[in-house]
Amino acid sequence: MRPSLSQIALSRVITIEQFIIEQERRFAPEATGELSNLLYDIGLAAKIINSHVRMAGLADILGAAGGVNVQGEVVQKLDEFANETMKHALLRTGRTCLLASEEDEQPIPIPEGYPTGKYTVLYDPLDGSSNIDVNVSIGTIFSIHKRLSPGKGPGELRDCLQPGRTQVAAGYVLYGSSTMLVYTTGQGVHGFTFDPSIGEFLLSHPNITTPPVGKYYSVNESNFPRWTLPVQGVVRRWKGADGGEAKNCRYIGSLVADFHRNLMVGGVFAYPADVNNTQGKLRLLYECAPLAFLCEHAGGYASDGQRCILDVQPSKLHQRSPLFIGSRDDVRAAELALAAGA
Ligand code: AHM
Ligand code: MG
Repeated sequence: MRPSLSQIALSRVITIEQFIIEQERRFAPEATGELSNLLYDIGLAAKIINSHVRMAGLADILGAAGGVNVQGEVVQKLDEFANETMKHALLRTGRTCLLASEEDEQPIPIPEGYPTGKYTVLYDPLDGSSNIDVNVSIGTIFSIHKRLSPGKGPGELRDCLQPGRTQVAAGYVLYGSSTMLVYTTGQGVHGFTFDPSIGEFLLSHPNITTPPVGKYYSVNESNFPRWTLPVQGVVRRWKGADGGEAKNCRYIGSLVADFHRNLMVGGVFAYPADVNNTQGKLRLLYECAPLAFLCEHAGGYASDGQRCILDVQPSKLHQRSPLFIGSRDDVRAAELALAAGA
């Protein structure tokens, strides 16, 4: 019997594991494989989180979060579940020395009795929390650094407080109409789509690049009256006023989803500071820096309005930052306009 077209297609796919190994062979043949294994760990956590995200709408009939399900177990909130899943996947492998999560006040140490490794992972387990209960795309964001502290002892806060520029890898998982994992280790930005029939992330978007000028702008315009005049001017130009070239507005309110759309087709996302959020809303280490690293490796640019996000030296784990990110020329033009108006 002849194989079907889908069987032929499946026999030729490249899984994320195969791709990571191939990348390591090409770009870091001397590597120990530890970073590759760390990326698999994150891929595994993504599959587990994905399976729960896909069941989220059934929580009401199987047992609402915080309530008790049919097996008599307490149902965890999805963001707590995602956080625990990331910890479980990353803490006991001997590849990390410290984790930091947007959901935890303090850095998360390696449990006693387990080996420590040379990497830190900082993550937002489930970004877009206001969208979880209303069936709108959400995501997981991660950032990987090599530890600064010497030796094999426990990691220290300074291992987490590193500028985005020194990331060795960053990525996100988007739980959208399909589930995608997009990552970079500095050699291109690559996207993988989850095939639920075989339970694997398959290479679907190799070498993603983003157009220098985008057709979309994404911003929460309800904050308009609370922005500075220069920020208002930037957004006015995105709307086609004051001599700007008009863009189309798209705003989901899930950073990963808004960023992903703009990365694929070109666009600029902004969450500026405002009178209520004087440092902006988004977190430098879990949201801004990893997406800035991806964006730059895809040919885009990310700024806090004054300088490249990747050059910001963090001083606090949960530090916030204004963010302008996406198509390079659009973000640079915004940066220039803000400098001129400041
Ligand atoms: P979260 O980490 O609590 O989910 O908040 C971050 C989210 C981003 O995903 C999104 O870009 C932004 O907050 C939306 O904020 P707003 O509702 O103010 O527009
Ligand atoms: Mg978040």
